Amino acid sequence: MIRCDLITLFPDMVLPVLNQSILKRAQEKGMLEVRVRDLRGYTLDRHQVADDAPYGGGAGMVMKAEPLFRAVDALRREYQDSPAGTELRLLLPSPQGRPFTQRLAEDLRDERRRLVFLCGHYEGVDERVRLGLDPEEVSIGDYVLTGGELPALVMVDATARLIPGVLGDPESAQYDSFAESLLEYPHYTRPPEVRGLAVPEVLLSGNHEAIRIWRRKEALRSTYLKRPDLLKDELLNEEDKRLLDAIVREGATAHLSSGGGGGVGT
Ligand code: 6GU
Repeated sequence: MIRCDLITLFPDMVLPVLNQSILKRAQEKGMLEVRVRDLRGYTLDRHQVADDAPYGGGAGMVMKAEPLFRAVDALRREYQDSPAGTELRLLLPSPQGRPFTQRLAEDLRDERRRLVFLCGHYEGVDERVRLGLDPEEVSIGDYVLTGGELPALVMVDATARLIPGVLGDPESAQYDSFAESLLEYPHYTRPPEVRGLAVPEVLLSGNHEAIRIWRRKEALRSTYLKRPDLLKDELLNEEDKRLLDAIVREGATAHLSSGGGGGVGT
């Protein structure tokens, strides 16, 4: 069970995403709890202002610190008597943060603490949020977004699917991209031919060992062609090295030929 709180000025930006598909089912099954808090509820003034102009001038607005402090205080009070998930792990989505990776998703899943996402918006949050709350700053990539809501959803999604039972097949999270530091092999479903494009024959063969080898080879091929930086020599076994040799010998476009890289074994 993972418990998280999302503190945001825009609850409607995140609720529809949390209430669909796998994240919805994970919550229904009691494997994931996500609470969305409206930051406006923690403002101090009658007009519930959560942002203000920057000291020193300049463009854009800055999120005020006090509402975020009050929201975190409220969470601490609320959870101080609850048996589970009492301690908070504060996360601040920010382009300046440490990169979010599969490894960090695994770390968030293991967490006994509640995950609290402090979603900034506009130009940024008052620096005193960092100084006073010392949240972990996390970035989902080298580009700038309008706020922390989408990154928070990305992190919740990547973490939730690692909870055992959240995905239908307990094996699918373990074996897919990056978990093993390889990209995925290609997937096919019915019918056997679509617009002249056939399913690689080996997948119809019923030969499980041949299928396993084909998938491994195509995962290696995909990684070699698209993300060679992920191919770590020390993670390759003897079979992998043999398959990779064959891929290199076949050349970069062999997988596009009608055989679909269907050669079994090598
Ligand atoms: Cl975590 N937040 C914002 N606002 N922009 C980002 C980001 C986070 N990661 C990449 N760009």
